Amino acid sequence: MSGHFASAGLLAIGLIAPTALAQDYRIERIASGLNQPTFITQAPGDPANILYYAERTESANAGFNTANQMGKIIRYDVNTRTKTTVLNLNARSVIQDTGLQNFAFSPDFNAVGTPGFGKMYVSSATNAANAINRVEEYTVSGNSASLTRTILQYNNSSTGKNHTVNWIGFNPAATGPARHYLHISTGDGNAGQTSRPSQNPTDIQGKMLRVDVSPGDSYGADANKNFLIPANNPIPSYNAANPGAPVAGLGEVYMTGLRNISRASFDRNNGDLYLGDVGENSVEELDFIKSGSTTASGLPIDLGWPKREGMNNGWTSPFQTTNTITGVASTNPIRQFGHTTGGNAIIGGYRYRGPVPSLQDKFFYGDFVPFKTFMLDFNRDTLPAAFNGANGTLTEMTALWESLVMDPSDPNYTLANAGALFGIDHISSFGEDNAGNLYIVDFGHNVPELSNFNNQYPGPGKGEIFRITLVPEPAMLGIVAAASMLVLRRRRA
Ligand SMILES: [Ca+2]
Ligand SMILES: [Ca+2]
Ligand SMILES: [Ca+2]
Ligand SMILES: [Ca+2]
Repeated sequence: MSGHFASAGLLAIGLIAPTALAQDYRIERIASGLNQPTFITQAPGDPANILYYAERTESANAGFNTANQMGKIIRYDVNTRTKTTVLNLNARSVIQDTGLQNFAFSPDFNAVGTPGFGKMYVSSATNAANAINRVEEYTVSGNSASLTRTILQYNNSSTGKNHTVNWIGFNPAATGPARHYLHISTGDGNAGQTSRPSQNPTDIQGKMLRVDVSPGDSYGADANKNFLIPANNPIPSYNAANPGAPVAGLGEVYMTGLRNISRASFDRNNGDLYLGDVGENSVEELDFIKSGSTTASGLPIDLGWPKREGMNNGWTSPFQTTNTITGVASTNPIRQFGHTTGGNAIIGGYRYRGPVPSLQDKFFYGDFVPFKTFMLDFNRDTLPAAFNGANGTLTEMTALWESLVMDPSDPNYTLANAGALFGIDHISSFGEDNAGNLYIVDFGHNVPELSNFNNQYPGPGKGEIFRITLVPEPAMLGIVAAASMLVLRRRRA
């Protein structure tokens, strides 16, 4: 009897699939009153209700060009909406692109007795004549985090305070020693520079770095670099005394040709890497590196900047489709989109691996400036030679997602009550929890919203975080039940 019911139910779902998949999620506001939030994630092994998010700034000052105090990392109980500060960096000053950028937890965060136990890695950039970029290792214990070591510290080579260190992350699909390889994206240093160092593997800027944060130090004489160089990095033979073969380069360089990675992510199912690289004059780009990809020479994968901007000519001529220092052919983006009034800034997202059936296997990303969100259906087996900036099938999600926004704990959270700050505004990041749920971090903006970049850096309390939450739609379940009963009745008849 139960067997009959199951097969009848499956048949019924098959018959009504287009309707049933129409709406199986909603966009729940899960946090509010935040100061320029920049990221949210969950520590491996933590309970489902415990998340961590970062706020870029501490103080009430608004504006891109206004000096602030650096922000905090908050432990957040999403059930009770309780905020606990575990790290406060307000002794540091921020302006422009600087600030508390990103953080990542050791895969062994909850593995008692291992070196990774309690370890949290934090990227930040401090306002100075030349911005001070840091990746630091903290140990979280109770309600506070203490500095264990500085993994990396360097100054921007220009006096601009933009294009600093940014996204950092471990590959959740890695095994063995590679579980502890921390990936670090560094901006190209930007303002005032006539040449950008992204192509040069001896310059730490404009790169994706890969460093081993297991105990040890490949740079014993350098107090600003305290990490191991993975033996299988693309330039493993570098050391200061003997710049290595086949090219001189830093052993920690994993990829060249990056401009200013906003956000990147690994696909938790397979280790594929997605990168959102913010453009300069013409386009924003989304890059894809399939897990296990290498170059023919074994040298670092190159993403083109500044010779290329997306599929176009870049910042400097002669325009090349190879890195002229390493000789590596540049990899094209899988998507690009042009600038509109006010400028754009891509925000890389995640390949969805959460519980919502209709979003499975799709990649989601957005743009900070014009409130836009996108869903990309992309075949990960597409060969790099076919990457052309228009791969896959793109669907803009902005209007649909805005229509699905609600706050389960606050029925008064409506467009009428919240006004311009209602819903998803300037997206600064996406996030993912251990169950694969997708989060949207909303930086907020000043009110009224003005069409200038300065105004997009709001005063206190304007930020929100949303979660895409599975909703078994009552109407849909009713239809399935009715259809199942209908099939059963026919069989009985
Ligand atoms: Ca050292
Ligand atoms: Ca590129
Ligand atoms: Ca809004
Ligand atoms: Ca908002």
